[in-house]
Amino acid sequence: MREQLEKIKLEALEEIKEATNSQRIDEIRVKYLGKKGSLTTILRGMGSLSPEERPIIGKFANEVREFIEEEIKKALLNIKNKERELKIKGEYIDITMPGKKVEIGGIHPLNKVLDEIKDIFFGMGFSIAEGPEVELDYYNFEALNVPKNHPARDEQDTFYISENLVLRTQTSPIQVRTMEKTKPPIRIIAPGRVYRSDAVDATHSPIFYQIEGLVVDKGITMANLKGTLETFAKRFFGEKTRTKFRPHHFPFTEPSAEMDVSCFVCGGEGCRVCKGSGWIEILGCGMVHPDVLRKGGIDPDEYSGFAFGMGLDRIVMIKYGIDDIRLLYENDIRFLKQF
Ligand code: 2NL
Repeated sequence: MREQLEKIKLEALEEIKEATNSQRIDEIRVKYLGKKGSLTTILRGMGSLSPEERPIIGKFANEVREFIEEEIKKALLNIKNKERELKIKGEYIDITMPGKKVEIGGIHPLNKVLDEIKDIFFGMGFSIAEGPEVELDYYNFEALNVPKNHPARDEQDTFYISENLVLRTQTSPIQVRTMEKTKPPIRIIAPGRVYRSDAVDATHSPIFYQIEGLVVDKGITMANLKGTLETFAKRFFGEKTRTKFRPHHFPFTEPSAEMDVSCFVCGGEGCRVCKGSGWIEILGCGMVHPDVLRKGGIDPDEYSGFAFGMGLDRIVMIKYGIDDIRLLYENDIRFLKQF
């Protein structure tokens, strides 16, 4: 029996040494120390031994058991360490490897110029107003003195969602909504996306951007309009810029005008940018029509105001010398990278 135990001890040691993973160690544990394991079987057979032999063999069997348990413990620790080492090796980061370049996006030229324009008007005490792109026919047309069948609707033919709902053709509806819910003084700019059912070409897009402005208070005159818009022109195009107001007509302002700025490229001499005239048309403006004030809930006998509107796309194209509006909407990275 003693020899049998010696044999088990050596066999177990051999197998433990060869094991390379913890699962194999578990199998060995079961094989020798489990309920049906070889050591357990021997211990069960101790009954057949003489009373003198029994304590000696019993003691030895226990030593063998402790020995095997100890070896298993050591082997497990060893295997765990090796496994951890292997895992760490797999996670090793070579900090000398060249990094991956992170492509940083840029700001679209439309937004770049919009930010500049906003800053100029913020500096004069204006704040931003916004409104829905799907707008009631009432706010887009009726409240601005453009009733159904008015010829101005032809120029601003838009996409109808239903009889009374349109895609806004200008951002003026924002300003009517502002007049309805706020008391003067009002000093806002209303930037946003607008729509017209135009065919696409180098200068037309069915989707484009507008910035309108509205000032309403007691005693507002054409002088306030001129001062504000001249200041804007000088800040945006340069301090040397001169302005010119030409009479015009809009249904929602009276009197109305268009503002030209002296060409920021040639200074007024005439060049390719101003098409030889020395002047560039940049916006429309006027004193808010009394009927429009009234529709906004403001008494025209107490208050007056001025308003203006400009096409953001056009301003961006003038500023950067872009000759095709489609470039602003195609998202061609070769174009966008230049800003
Ligand atoms: C242009 C001309 C203009 C306005 C927009 C306006 C808004 C209200 C009342 C009166 Cl609520 N007027 N807006 C006034 C004059 C001109 O836009 O050529 N835009 C691109």
